[in-house]
Amino acid sequence: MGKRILKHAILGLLSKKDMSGYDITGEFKEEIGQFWSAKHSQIYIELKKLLSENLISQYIEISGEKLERKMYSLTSDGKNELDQWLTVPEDTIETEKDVFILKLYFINHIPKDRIEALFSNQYNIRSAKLTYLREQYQHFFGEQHPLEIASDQLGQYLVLTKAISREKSYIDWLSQSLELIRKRK
Ligand code: FER
Repeated sequence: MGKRILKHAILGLLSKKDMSGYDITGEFKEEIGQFWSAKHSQIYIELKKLLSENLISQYIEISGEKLERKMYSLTSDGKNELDQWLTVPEDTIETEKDVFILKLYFINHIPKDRIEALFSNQYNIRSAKLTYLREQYQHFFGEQHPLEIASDQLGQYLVLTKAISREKSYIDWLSQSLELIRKRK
């Protein structure tokens, strides 16, 4: 990974609190995994690198009789590295990988009813995602006015509202396209 994005995602997580490798993997399965994925194996490789670069440190936490967990925390070098990454502007737009769009590019010879079926399927799963995102929004922000969002929730608010707006626009395009395909001879 040329830009070592995972490295910075891990630094970001550790800036919130100390975590074990297991905790970090859990974060990638849950919330952060909704918009950035990483495998268990990649995470452990990255943790080793971060340790050797002195961007994180390690300690053993003893919880209960013989439960020992290896915990990681951000060092001050790590915090500087994170802040530097967070504030440097992106100079390119990452290509979004969307298999559905890739299929469309090659789809001209497929019969119309099959294309329609692909679109309705995409419509259904995207609508379910939008419903889920709206529930998340409701859960975290309820009826709060955007100007009243706490500063430690601003990032999540921005990511979530971006996702909602993206899915709405995707769904609009899907239904327009479905209508177009149906109307064509
Ligand atoms: C969340 C659940 C889902 C969230 C973001 C997402 C930031 C999804 C983001 C995306 O699809 O880009 O709680 O909080």
